[in-house]
Amino acid sequence: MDDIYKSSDVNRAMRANLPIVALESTVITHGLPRPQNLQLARDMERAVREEGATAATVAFLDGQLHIGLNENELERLANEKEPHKVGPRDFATVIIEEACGGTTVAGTMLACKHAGIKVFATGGIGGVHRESSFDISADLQALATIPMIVVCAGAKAILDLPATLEYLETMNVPVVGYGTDDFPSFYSRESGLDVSAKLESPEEIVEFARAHWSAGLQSAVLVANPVPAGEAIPKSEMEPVIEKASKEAKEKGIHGQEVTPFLLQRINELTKGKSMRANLALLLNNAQLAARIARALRTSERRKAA
Ligand code: PSU
Ligand code: MN
Repeated sequence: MDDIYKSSDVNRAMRANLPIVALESTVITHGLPRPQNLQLARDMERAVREEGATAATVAFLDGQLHIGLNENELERLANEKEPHKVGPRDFATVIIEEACGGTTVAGTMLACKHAGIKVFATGGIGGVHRESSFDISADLQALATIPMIVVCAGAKAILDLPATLEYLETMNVPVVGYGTDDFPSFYSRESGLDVSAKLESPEEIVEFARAHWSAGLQSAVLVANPVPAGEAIPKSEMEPVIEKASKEAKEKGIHGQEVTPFLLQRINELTKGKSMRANLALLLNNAQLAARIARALRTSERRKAA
C-alpha cells in the first residue's frame, strides 16, 4: 500500500525511532455509543502519551488509510453517520468507494504491517462465535500471520472461548497472561481456561516476543491483560446476560459483521451500563500496558544495536 497517510505525531515518532502504539477504531465506530466513543478515543490516546509513547489511531477517511488521527479527524470518525467496519477484506471496498471506516483488530494489524508498527492495543479480540456454525473472526487469521505484540483483555465473553483458544494454538499464537494463568474473558478477570505463558512485566513480554520471532515464527504474541479489579464483573453474573443476548441475536437473524456490535450493545442495555464501564476501563488499561511494552521494545532494540 503506497497510499498511507501518517499524522505529524506519528511521522515524528517514526523518524526519531520513538515508541508507538497503534489503536483500533472499530471500537469507536461500532463498539461504543456516542458520545462515549469519542471520549474513549481521546482517553486512550492520552493513556498512551502519559506512558511515554506516541498513539496511532488507525482508520479510513475518504478511502485513505490513516495511521494516527488529529483531533478533527478523530471527531469526524466518531460522528460519521454510516461508517464501514473495516477488516482486511474490506480495504478494497473502502478505497474504491472513498469511504470512512473503523479498522477492526485484523484491519489495524494489516495497517501496522505496512507502517512497521509492532505494538497494538485493543479491548477484546474477535474469535469463534457461539451462535452460528462458521463465524470465525478474521482477527484470528491476522494474529496467525502478522508478527506484532497485541494487548487485549482476552476474547469477548460472547465468543466460544475454548474454540477460540484452540484455534490460536493451531495457528501458533502464544497467549500470554499478564500476571495471570487464567485467560481473562473481557468483562471478567477469569474464564477458567489456561493461557500458554504467564509473564509479569513489559520487559519479560518483549524478551518473550523476541524469542518467539527468532524461532522463525511469523505469528503475533497475544497479551491478555485482565480488566481492572474495580470494574470487573464476575463470570457467573455475565453468563446469563450473554446467553440471553446471544439467543436474541439468533432469533432476530443477526449475522456476519453485525453480530459483535449487536451483542455488545444489547449486553450494555441488559447490565444497565455496567458492562460498558468495564469495557472502558479495560481499554484504557490495555493502552497503558501497550505503551509500556512499546517503550521496553525500543530499549531492547537500542541495546541490541549498540
Ligand atoms: N473490542 C471492543 N469493542 C469492539 C471490538 C473489540 O471492546 O467493538 C471490535 C474489534 O475491532 C474486533 C471486532 O476486531 O470487534 C471483531 O468483529 P468480528 O467478530 O466481526 O470479526
Ligand atoms: Mn464474524
